[in-house]
Amino acid sequence: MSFLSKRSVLEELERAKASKTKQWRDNLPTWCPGCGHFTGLHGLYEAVEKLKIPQKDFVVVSGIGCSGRFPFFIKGFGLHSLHGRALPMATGIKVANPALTVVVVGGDGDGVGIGGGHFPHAARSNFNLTYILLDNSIYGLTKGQISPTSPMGMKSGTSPYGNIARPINPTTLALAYGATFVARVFSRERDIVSDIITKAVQHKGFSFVHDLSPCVVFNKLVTYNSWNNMVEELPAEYDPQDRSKALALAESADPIYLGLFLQENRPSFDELSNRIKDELAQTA
Ligand SMILES: Cc1ncc(C[n+]2csc(CCOP(=O)(O)OP(=O)(O)O)c2C)c(N)n1
Ligand code: SF4
Repeated sequence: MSFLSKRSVLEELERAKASKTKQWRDNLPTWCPGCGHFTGLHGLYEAVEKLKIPQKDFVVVSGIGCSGRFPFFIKGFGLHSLHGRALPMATGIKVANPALTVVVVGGDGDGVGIGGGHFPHAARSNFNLTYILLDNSIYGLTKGQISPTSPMGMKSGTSPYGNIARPINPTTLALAYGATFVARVFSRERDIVSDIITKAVQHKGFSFVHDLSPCVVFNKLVTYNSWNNMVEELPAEYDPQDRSKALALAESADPIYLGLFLQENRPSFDELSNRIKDELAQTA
């Protein structure tokens, strides 16, 4: 069943027809009106359009979840993979063909729940790909169970007396795991989301974008309004080059900082493996 009302379908179609990114639009998104995931998708449309990435060289890989529907809505190649397995699929694609631009998209359940074991290895290996984690602090597709980023005390079908486990902070994880580009954005701010996703796709190495992306249907605690009251841009003088300072700011729960926490130049996995191939070829 689609949650899109007739009116919002028509509005979305009009917007798509008028958009400068229309050549990137594929099937009409089936998300509920107001879902935060629309902003991430719009950001990716704008990024690939701005960077003039040829569709034949573009791949989007997702796991399972509402967020996992991404590949159906954007042109280029797409792989709607298995729950929690988008990162290993994407790293395999990148190793097989390093010339491709590979973007991975998934939810908080997908990325730091079932798929949490893959995140450190993709980040520390500095694979040259972009990972957008759409965090709504709930399992959206399966209708509202708590996720690893749900706050303590949150009630749901699987936590009727309130969540008793401490939430995971995906931004601090990415920093601790060694990602070379780490940013946090909020789906209320379309232009900033587009700008950060564009920079993330341009970055050479593993880029991570943590998008606070509300589920307007099943999460009644973590919402646009609740996040709106907590978020704040990183201080103007902040320089995104120091991992320990980035970690301290990313850890803050009040305010929740938004912006680019870290960007570092470190040879990516494909650069290092090419160097080895070249050295081997010279000694052969
Ligand atoms: C191996 C496996 N376990 C469980 C599921 C059921 N399942 C599908 S999506 C999902 C969670 C989705 O939540 P999230 O990743 O946060 O994405 P969202 O839907 O909120 O965008 C679960 C548990 C599955 N498809 N496969
Ligand atoms: S994440 Fe929530 S609001 Fe978004 S499509 Fe899924 S159920 Fe709907």
